[in-house]
Amino acid sequence: NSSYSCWLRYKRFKDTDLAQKYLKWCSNIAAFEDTSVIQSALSEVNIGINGMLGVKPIISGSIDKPSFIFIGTLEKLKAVDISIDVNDENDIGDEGFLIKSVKTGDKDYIIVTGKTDKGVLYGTFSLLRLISTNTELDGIKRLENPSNPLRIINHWDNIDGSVERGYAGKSIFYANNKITGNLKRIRDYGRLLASIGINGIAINNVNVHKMETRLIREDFLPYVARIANVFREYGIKTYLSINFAAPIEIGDLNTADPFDADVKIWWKKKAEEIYSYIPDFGGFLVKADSEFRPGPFTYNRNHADGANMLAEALVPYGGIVIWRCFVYNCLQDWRDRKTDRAKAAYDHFMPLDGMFLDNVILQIKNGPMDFQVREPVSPLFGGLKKTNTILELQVTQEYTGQQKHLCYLVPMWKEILDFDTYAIGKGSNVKKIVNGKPFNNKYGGIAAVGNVGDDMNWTGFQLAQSNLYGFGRLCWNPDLSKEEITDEWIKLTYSTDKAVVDTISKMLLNSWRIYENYTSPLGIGWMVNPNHHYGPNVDGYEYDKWGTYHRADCKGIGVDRTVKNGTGYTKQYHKENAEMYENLETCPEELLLFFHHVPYIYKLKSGETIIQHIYNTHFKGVEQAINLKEQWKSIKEMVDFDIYQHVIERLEGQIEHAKEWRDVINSYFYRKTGIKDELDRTIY
Ligand code: BDP
Repeated sequence: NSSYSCWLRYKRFKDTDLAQKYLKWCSNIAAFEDTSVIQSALSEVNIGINGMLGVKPIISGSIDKPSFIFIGTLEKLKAVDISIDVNDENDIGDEGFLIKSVKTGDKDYIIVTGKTDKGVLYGTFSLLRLISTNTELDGIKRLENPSNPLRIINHWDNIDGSVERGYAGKSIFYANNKITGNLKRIRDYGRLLASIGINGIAINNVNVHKMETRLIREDFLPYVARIANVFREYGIKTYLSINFAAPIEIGDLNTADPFDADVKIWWKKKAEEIYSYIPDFGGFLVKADSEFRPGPFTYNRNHADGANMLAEALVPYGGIVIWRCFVYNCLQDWRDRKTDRAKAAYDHFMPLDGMFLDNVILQIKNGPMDFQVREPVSPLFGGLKKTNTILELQVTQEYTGQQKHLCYLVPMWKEILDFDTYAIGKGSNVKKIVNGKPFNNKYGGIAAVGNVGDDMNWTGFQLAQSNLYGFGRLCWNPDLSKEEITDEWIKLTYSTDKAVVDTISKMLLNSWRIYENYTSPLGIGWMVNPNHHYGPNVDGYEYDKWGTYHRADCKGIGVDRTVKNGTGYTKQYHKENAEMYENLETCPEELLLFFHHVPYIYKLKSGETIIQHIYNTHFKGVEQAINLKEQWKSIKEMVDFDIYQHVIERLEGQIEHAKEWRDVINSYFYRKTGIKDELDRTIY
């Protein structure tokens, strides 16, 4: 199945002249198979060159050939007496690499080097990507360092094999309350992740239930270690989500109070035990006091108390605690118009800024609510200044079509990363804040809830592979443009044919807006079926306690979050943004209903009223979904038939479902308001 290899397809070159050009260097690899990470790099070179050029490269420690590719650390480079510019040498960071073409006398070779074996691995994947996308190597020089130190995937996998919010089959890690023995699949996953620069993976759900709590028990740890061993070969550290109440649930304590001496000892011993199995264990990911998970609140302790206690246990081993800020009261009173779930994370964590140990990292969802199709950026970014933070995104499409709809999220993530928080003046974009540098934080980075399961194509919908790819590339370099990332993915996955690249790129880049058009309008969010979150249900969440409202009545819609008349959420932002959102005139229209309650006849800048905008976008969204299929059909002859057919089926499903969305939303608002569509289209 051609979908299985994702963007590592290494298809045979049709253009023999081009192949010949690359072959000059690729036939001979100068390398030393010293560490397992380097071995992974060499094995990849073998697969890649074999696939693309049909030649098995000769790998040897020799640089005697007139042309070759050197693959190895700076240290090994020196050992064979190749020197590089000292400035370059100094510029290469711990995970960075240099790819450089060198011509001297009778030699013409390419260097792929890094300070560490991980850097070499990333450089190797990068070189293979350059070849796959037909990039000129003559005279090439690429020196890259990742922008973010932590680049992590969170798996919401349960040990029974189910995946919370997973839309691609079952877990690749677990089945029937056991850890899988299928390490081949894990290895293939490691390759995919390393190729896009991911260096950490949390392998179990943040909702750690009874069975998953046992993953840190001695009967499970050897099996966790087997997974960690595979990922290690790809430079990926393994993390586990833990249950804050583990000392009670799997220990013999009757408290999990972070101030209790026995609890502290329990975690210290636990850490020692874990590290005896996995010496480079990444650390703990923790969801505490949220959605019925246990946490320090039970003992009247705050989240710094809880996180620091765990962090202390990990200090001797260099481990970290990634503590999630997704904390809110999920039983809040909907009649009280001052309580606002959007305010919760900031209210909980801002007062604790500066109180966390330096191996604690707060993981903050991109928006204040929960991965809606459109949300403002969480005010904790740029709010917190004395605490390590990382951004949490959701690659799995929980609220964005569940991998049945095409919804390419890179454009959304780019907007988030480029958002200016004004934390330290203009230009304090999220992408700068999260890498930790502006505040001299020890750690920084980006994490995301993954979208992979045991389906043959990994992501259920083959086109959803692009979201995983794009996520990794943005973690590595958030300055890459969405077009660059998209083109790369298409070339690596399908072909370098211009028609294919242009068509699929257009489909992907428009898909988020298309999805937004036929779902919930102007930043209001939700309007989905409760629990599984698929499909339209305007009032599904309106009259229960999860804090997710649209406040629509017959006159108007939207949640007033202004300081003046509403919940006061806007004041959590720095002045520039607070004022922008507070004021109806300057609030970005795509977020209008997130921040303001307005009458349906309120006029948008386009001259459309809110109600007409709702009708128009919903009719348009369906037309656009239909058009996606037409675009895909236009490249039928240029993509593999099985993939072609699979995508057609998904797009047809999307069209039908988009119609359902359109009709449910439009008829709801028509009945609520009695205002007719100006164009007199049929509304059921
Ligand atoms: C929501 C999901 C839920 C997760 C929760 C979380 O619906 O399954 O447990 O977020 O992030 O998006 O903890």
